[in-house]
Amino acid sequence: MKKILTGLQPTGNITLGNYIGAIKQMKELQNMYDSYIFVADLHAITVPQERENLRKNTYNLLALYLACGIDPNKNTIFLQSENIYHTNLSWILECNTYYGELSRMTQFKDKSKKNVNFTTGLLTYPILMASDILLYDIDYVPVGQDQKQHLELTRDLAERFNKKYGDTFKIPEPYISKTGTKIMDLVNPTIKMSKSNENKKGIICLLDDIDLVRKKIMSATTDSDMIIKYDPENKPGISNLINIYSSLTDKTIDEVEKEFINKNYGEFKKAVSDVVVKLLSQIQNEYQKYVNSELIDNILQKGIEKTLIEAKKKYEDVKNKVGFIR
Ligand code: ATP
Ligand code: LTN
Repeated sequence: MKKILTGLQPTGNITLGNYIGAIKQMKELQNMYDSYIFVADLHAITVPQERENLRKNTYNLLALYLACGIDPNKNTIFLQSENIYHTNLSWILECNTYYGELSRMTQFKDKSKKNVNFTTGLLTYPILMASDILLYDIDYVPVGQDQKQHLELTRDLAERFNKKYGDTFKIPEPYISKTGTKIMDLVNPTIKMSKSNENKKGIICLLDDIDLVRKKIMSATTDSDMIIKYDPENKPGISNLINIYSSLTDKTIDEVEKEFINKNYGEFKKAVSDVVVKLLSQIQNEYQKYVNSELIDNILQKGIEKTLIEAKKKYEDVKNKVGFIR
């Protein structure tokens, strides 16, 4: 059976962008693939984190995975920081990665601009992501468009290692859905909807109050054309709402344009709010069942036991090929 894997960082409240880019895809694919989903807590500390916040966000993210329909019987769910082989492999891969490859990563360039005292972890972050994937012979990695560059690096590192030391790693493919590849900020639709965006009016969090969600969508930035047409360049706000509607209803962009051909922006925004609110209400109901439940620790225990065995096997193979004697 082919394998898929993805991870999200516990850096704050999960957004609709995270849901559409990663979680929704995992939910759909879990029935067809051997699925792995983890909390990328080691990645989270590449930018400063308060201890209590990190703990809280980690538990919340796990509860949200379950609330969104990630089934613990169909997925291996685990914590990245608990599996030592991720960082061990990362070091070996670091010694096979060029500084120039890392310093040109878009995410690094963006995030390092935000703080002059950025850490080395922010630079080496994509190598740890490569380890997360390469340890498990993963076929497909469901992520949003923003992670495509990191996946290309993962493929390059795997190919380089295989060429130098012999066939070791499977070359993974990104799995990026056609619709909703990148959900944009509602206030400023030219930037990505990100958990860490400062203006919270532009982001929809899965746990946001439902009335607030309606308000955010109804006041999303649009244009003065009054035509519901997909044109990300000239109509970024409307195109973003079309993307959201299309991915949550599984309709094509064409179908959405046709559905709203003689409708005004107010009617369209109301329809978008309705589908978002319906989804969020379901998730929030489920979330209450899982947050603070013992189930989470049991799931993590199962996940770590399984992934330690698998990751160790791959790591031992790598160590041997590199020339470590025991
Ligand atoms: P941060 O603000 O801490 O950088 P983030 O909101 O950008 O976080 P990540 O934890 O880095 O989110 O990403 C988790 C997953 O969600 C990744 O697969 C990423 O590609 C996807 N994702 C994040 N933002 C979006 C978005 N706006 N549209 C589609 N997918 C997204
Ligand atoms: N870098 C990703 C999170 C992440 C990930 C991974 C995703 C870490 N390791 C492995 C897929 C596969 C992010 O911030 N979105």
